[in-house]
Amino acid sequence: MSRLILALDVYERERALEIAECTADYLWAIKVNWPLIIGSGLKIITELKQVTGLPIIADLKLADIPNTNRLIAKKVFEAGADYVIAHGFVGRDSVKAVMELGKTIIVVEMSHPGAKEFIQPVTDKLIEMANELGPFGVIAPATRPERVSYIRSKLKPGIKVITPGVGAQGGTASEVLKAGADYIIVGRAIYQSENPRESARRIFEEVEAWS
Ligand code: BMP
Repeated sequence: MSRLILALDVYERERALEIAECTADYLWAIKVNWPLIIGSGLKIITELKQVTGLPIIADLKLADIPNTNRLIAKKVFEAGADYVIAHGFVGRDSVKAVMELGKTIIVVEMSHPGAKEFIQPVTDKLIEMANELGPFGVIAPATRPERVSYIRSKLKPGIKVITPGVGAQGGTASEVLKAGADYIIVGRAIYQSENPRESARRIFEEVEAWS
């Protein structure tokens, strides 16, 4: 089974479906974020599932009070999302509201430089929360493999480590897999390339070499 997740951050429905179809052979799942939901509507989740048969991760980074998190997550799971990404820093009650409805991924550290300002100082607390709640997985930064190793070492076995930041943000698949990532997330390096299928295939091969 592939360990590659496509971050399908385009606006247009047709383009999204085209890229998803031509890369599906090399993917484990497709991650849908706000740009695609704003551009194409929530029904794109249902369509992507129908066209590819792959799991869909709704990357909404929910960060609200429990009731609002619940209201949003309910509609997104009903649309067919298999996983929803939620922020942990808003507290256990908000995360639990999502977990009660379906499989959840908690952000414990982000991949951009600014993550060092506020998220990284509380990563240990977010790992503690993940260990207590037992979500499907956590988000950790492919741009900092040493942090992925650290997060993996503190996390209970069985909780998946999912890492964005490979490609456009400078992370490499082999480094982050070596550090202990279970899945890598790649967006621009695939959907902005001239041949998305070929780019997905190349990254898939790199991942396979480490599996
Ligand atoms: P790209 O490979 O084009 O940089 O895309 C990365 C994807 O992962 C984007 O959808 C982004 O919102 C998401 N992401 C991230 O880059 N860093 C994080 O810490 C968490 C994310 O969800």
